[in-house]
Amino acid sequence: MNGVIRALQEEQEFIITSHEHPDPDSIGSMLGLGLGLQQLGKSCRMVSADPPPANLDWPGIDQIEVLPCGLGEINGPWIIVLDCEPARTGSLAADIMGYRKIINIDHHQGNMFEGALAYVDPTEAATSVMVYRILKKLGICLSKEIATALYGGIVGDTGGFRYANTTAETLSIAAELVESGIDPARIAEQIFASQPIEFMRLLGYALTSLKSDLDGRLVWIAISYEDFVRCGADPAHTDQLVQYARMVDTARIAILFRETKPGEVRIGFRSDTIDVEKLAGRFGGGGHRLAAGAKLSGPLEVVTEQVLQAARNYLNEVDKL
Ligand SMILES: [Mn+2]
Repeated sequence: MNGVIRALQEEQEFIITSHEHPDPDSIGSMLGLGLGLQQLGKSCRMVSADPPPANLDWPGIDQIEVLPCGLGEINGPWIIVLDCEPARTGSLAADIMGYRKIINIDHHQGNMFEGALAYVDPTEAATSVMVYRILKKLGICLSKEIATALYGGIVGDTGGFRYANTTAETLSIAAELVESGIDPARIAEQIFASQPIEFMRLLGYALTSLKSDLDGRLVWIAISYEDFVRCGADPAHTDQLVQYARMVDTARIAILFRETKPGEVRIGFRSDTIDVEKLAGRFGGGGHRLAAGAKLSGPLEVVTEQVLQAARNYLNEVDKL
């Protein structure tokens, strides 16, 4: 962390980015750090491969430039990659990967990036918590704008303080952020309880198509690209549907299959107790111990059956122990 702090103090020009299909933690950590560095008078661009979730209206969010065609040639500024490895930055990855001046700040378990400067800690609840620590060290004032972003990131990654990563410390950092005068009810509403009607239609379909196996220990939902089109729903920002599979009381492993583009299947794994990061790893994915993901290409039915077979074997192995 110290090397990262020193670079943030000494350097003047930064580009901040995060993973493709940004979630509240990636947006919150970007805005928190970006607005903080701007407070110190530094030049700071915030860029993303894909737009932020539409229902977030956090102060400063308009500063995030959406660059579906990449960054182009970069010369000079440090690039700060938050909440992921540089390879996961979508349209920006090709420009960033070969660049020398990278600062990587992340809480994902599988992050293997050997960046110029890295601050990676899988024990942290959210990248927004790590940014909170950085801003404290830099002596930056937690303005209402910064606090809104960081609080939103923490709320997103802890599922509203419901997941296993919620600790006394997470709550006390959140309490300090609330003291800056932010509106916690509004932030939670935007993240969890505000959806376009097309999403609700898709949810209806997802719930009726929910399936289970192994006496309900394995529960999954599979959504084809056609289903997205039929419901008029945007495949981005639908990864949270996995929560409904996880909600089944007998579920040990919950899986969501989403054909977000024809022939491209994104898979989300969740569990309350079982290491699903290992399972995701078998398919080239990663994430956290209890929440992981992978991306495979192929017809939805084929990918689904292949992953379910591995999940059945894995679950049987684990439950035998
Ligand atoms: Mn995160």
